[in-house]
Amino acid sequence: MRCFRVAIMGSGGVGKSAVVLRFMNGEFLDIYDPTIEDSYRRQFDVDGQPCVLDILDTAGTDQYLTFNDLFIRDSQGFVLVFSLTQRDTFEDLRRVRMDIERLKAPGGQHVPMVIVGNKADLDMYRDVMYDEGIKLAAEANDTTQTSTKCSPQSRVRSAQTPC
Ligand SMILES: Nc1nc2c(ncn2[C@@H]2O[C@H](COP(=O)(O)OP(=O)(O)OP(=O)(O)O)[C@@H](O)[C@H]2O)c(=O)[nH]1
Ligand SMILES: [Mg+2]
Repeated sequence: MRCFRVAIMGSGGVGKSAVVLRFMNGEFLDIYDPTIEDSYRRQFDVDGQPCVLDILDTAGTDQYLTFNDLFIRDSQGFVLVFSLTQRDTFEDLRRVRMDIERLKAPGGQHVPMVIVGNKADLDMYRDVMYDEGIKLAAEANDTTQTSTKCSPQSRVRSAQTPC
């Protein structure tokens, strides 16, 4: 069976684990418990063929970043999450994307990536405009951008499509 490993990356507290939990279990936890490393596995049908998706929920906080290069090497696709309410988390994605390109695509190979602007329910505190996400995505080939909210009603499933 085909197996595809996706790493969820981005700064601490942007909602990476919330996006994964919403996608996997339909749950939302409003407590913040910084991740060290978590992984999930689920089978999907893609174009009528069974396919196993391994999801690696990575650490965003500085003290747990040690293994991120290893996770990048081990993954084939990437979901880059920022918080729409925190511009610095959007800027941080440029560095994450450069790390991915350095390790996975030194010769400019295709690497599937999706940029996700999370916390779309907090639109009144929005600090990053939708078009800026589109522009960042356009800077890298084959990267698309979407927005999600994990609370209270989710659009997380839409983030799976472009990957
Ligand atoms: N309002 C709102 N809060 C959210 C959303 N997604 C996550 N949160 C909250 O943001 C906080 C951080 O979420 P996490 O999913 O733990 O963040 P993370 O990116 O996994 O953080 P690290 O594991 O430290 O890298 C938690 O209190 C979540 O409840 C969202 O879409 N809307
Ligand atoms: Mg987390």
